[in-house]
Formats: sequence, structure tokens, C-alpha cells
Amino acid sequence: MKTALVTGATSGIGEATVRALAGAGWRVVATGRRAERLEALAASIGAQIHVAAFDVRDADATAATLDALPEDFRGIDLLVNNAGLALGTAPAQQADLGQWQTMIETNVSALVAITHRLLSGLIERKGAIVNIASVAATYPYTGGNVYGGTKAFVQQFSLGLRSDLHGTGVRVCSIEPGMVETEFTLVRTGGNAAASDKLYAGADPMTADDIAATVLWVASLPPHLNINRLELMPVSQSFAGFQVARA
Ligand code: NDP
Ligand code: 8X3
Repeated sequence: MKTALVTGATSGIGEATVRALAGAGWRVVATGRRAERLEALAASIGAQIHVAAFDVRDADATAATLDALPEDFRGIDLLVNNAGLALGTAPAQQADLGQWQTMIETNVSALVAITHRLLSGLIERKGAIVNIASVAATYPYTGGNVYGGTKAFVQQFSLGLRSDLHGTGVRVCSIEPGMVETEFTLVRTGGNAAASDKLYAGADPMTADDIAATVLWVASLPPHLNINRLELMPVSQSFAGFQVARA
């Protein structure tokens, strides 16, 4: 039985990924800050899951948790770096520096620290890393500033890992979704349920299960096959043009 570690498993894509992996017979370490949600997830899955509540921005708590995993969950074959967030939609000139720093600490620094910690074990087991980036890595939009920057880092770090891990057998994939209906917009807007509902209303967005099924597919491919980058959008979403400021 293979073991996965999924960060950000208390809601959305992470929770759905835990369910998909467990349903396919994986052992899963599920993490996030909200312990009660992790306990509920564990209760609905059973012995195949181990939960650990910690803030990924806390380097000491992260290291202590990973070092103290129970014997059965210690050998991580698949790391799903999913924990992340966007905060705010203000243009850069009006943005809050604290929100920018939180996004960088969560989406970049924490992802790098967890990957660094687990890398030697992943190499030993010829494992896999799936990083959840975003279409925001590739397509800029107003108010996306630092969030897009963090996801561009995740995308490029994934490709850099591929290069460094050449010959080790470790697979790395950057999954880059567009609009997925989760708690993402609730978090981004500071709890504005009306704004979140409005964004998704009538849009037929992707679901967390859509992305979880993609993660499971990538993780289940034969060992000789690597998906480098995978960009997904709902059919209802596409691209807009450039903007021109006229005198
Ligand atoms: P959710 O808000 O539903 O889930 C985010 C998860 O990240 C939660 O489990 C949350 O857990 C966890 N998390 C956030 N901050 C921390 C922290 N400091 N420490 C530990 N865990 C943390 O959003 P999504 O499921 O949509 O987001 C998952 C990933 O997908 C993110 O990286 C996001 O950027 C990315 N993404 C989302 C898209 C979308 O449209 N929804 C599109 C493209 C990418 P808790 O709060 O309990 O700590
Ligand atoms: C989330 C998708 O388009 O809101 O990463 O940035 S988007």
C-alpha cells in the first residue's frame, strides 16, 4: 500500500484529493490547521488516514510533525503540495503588504520547506510530487499580482525539480487549475459569502472532485510517464485580451 501526504486537506481540493486517494487504496497523511475538520475527515475514512493539524508557515511545527509520523505513514510515496490561498483582489498600489507576505509564506516558503524535508525519502522510494499551482501562474489578471507570482513560482519550481531530479525516478507535476468552486473565494474575500456565491453563480465551475480525480490519475500513471504541467479550466472560462490605457 502506497502512502501520500496531502497539505490543505480541511476543505476543497485537498479534502477531495484525500478522499480520492483513500478510495483508490492509498494510505494518506492529511494536514491543515483546522483540527476538527481533520478529525471528521478521519472518522469518515478510517484506519487508512493519519491526520496532523499544523500551520504550514510554522517551520518547527512542520518539521516536528513530519519527523513524528507513525511507522505506517512514514514512508511518503506521493507529496501533494496543495495548501495555499489568495488574499485580496486589490491592485498592487492598494494592496495590503501583510496579505502579500501571508501568500508568499504559505504558497511558496512552506511548500518549499515541506518538499525539502521529504525529498530524500521521495528519492529513496522513487516517489512523486504533485504541486497545485494555478492558471494564475501563466495568465496575469488585475488584482492577481502576488497570488499569480506565488503560483508562477510553484510552476517553475516544479519544472526545476524535474530537472534536478533527473535520473532519480521521482516524478513531478504542476497542476494548474482555473476556476474551482471551493472555499478559495470565501478566504480571498475575507469571508464574503455573497461575493463567493456571485463568482460561481451560473459559471458551472470545476469541482474539487474534478481536480482530485486529476491528481489521482497523475499519481497512478505508470512509473515511466511524467506529466510536467497540466492546465485545466471549466468550459465556461477562457482568456480575455490585453488592456490599453489611452490618453
Ligand atoms: P480552500 O480554501 O478550500 O482550501 C485551502 C486549504 O489550504 C485548506 O485546507 C486550508 O486549511 C489550507 N491552508 C491554507 N493556509 C494554510 C496554512 N497556513 N497552514 C496549513 N494549511 C493551510 O481552497 P482550494 O481547495 O481551492 O485551494 C487549494 C489549492 O488550490 C490552493 O493552493 C489554491 O491556490 C489552489 N487553486 C485553487 C483554485 C480555485 O479556483 N479554487 C484554482 C487554482 C488553484 P486550514 O485553513 O484548515 O489551515
Ligand atoms: C485560482 C484561480 O483564476 O482565481 O488559482 O486565480 S484564479
